[in-house]
Amino acid sequence: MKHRYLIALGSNQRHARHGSPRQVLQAAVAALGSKVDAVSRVIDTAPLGPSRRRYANAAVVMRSKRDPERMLAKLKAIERKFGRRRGGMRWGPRVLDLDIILWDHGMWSTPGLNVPHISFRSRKFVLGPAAAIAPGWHDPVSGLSLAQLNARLTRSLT
Ligand code: A4P
Ligand code: MG
Repeated sequence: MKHRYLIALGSNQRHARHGSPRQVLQAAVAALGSKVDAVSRVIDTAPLGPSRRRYANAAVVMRSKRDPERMLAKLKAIERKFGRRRGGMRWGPRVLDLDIILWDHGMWSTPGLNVPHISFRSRKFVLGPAAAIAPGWHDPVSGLSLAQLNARLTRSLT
């Protein structure tokens, strides 16, 4: 497989069949397929933004032959399979959110897609699980590893 991806998973809404947000993420990892190399624990996090429901968050490292554009299309197809509907409130409750955080070829920017993900460096619910499974992976923008980015965030007082 040509490329390596770090994908962040989030859920704060139950699914009729799969169950709780935690169970949704477990089913989503299975839906990502056999090319998953590492899976973090699922953590329970306070919501960022207007939604009042807590989130389940996790991260995976996986391989794929797809470029980021086609990878995003695959992730969106999985979101749809889990019943995610577009057009709701921004940052509203969602059954499943799959974001591309990093890939192993540096930066990618096309309309509607930025890799690295623009806001991952300030999000504990992304960096905690990500640093647990890929501590030595370097962010091409800041030059810092995920372990360093996570330590910086965890230590900050703000
Ligand atoms: N997009 C651009 N770059 C990327 C990328 N690297 N990966 C575009 C994925 N998508 C990317 O995202 C909106 C559009 O961003 C996509 O159509 C894609 O073209 P979305 O998933 O459709 O919508 P969204 O998730 O509601 O918006 P946004 O701004 O991406 O929200 P975030 O950043 O995903 O944050 N609190 C906790 N505790 N845990 C969470 O997981 N998540 C959010 C949503 C808010 N608060 C949270 C959590
Ligand atoms: Mg998203």
